[in-house]
Amino acid sequence: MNDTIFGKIIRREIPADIVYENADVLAFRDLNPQAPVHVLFVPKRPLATLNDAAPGDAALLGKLLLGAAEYAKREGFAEQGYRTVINCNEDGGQTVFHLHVHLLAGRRLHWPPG
Ligand code: D5M
Repeated sequence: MNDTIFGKIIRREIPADIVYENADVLAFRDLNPQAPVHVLFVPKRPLATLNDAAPGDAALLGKLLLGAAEYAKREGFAEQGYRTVINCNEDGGQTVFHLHVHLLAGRRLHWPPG
């Protein structure tokens, strides 16, 4: 896949407000937050979209969600609630083609999303 802005963040070539990291996952605050808490969980090994995930990526996909839940518990908003979202391709609203999970929290979220 082509490199993206998230690849540059992972390699520390450009700054980001990094809030969580483990061996496989990096998380940083979204530049354009849609909620008081808006953090992006990205795999260090890039996949462009969810469509590019293969069965061998199952553990990596799980680690993204587990990272989000661990962060929510650590930061103390897990019980109040939060939302995780993966946008895929044009109609899904994806703009950065390095797979990422949005974590949104800190306000009552509407359903369905727009
Ligand atoms: O989400 C892509 C998200 O990435 C969007 O909410 C803006 C955010 N973004 C773009 N560039 C940056 C940088 N440099 N730091 C932090 N956040 C960024 P999508 O699901 O692809 O629409």
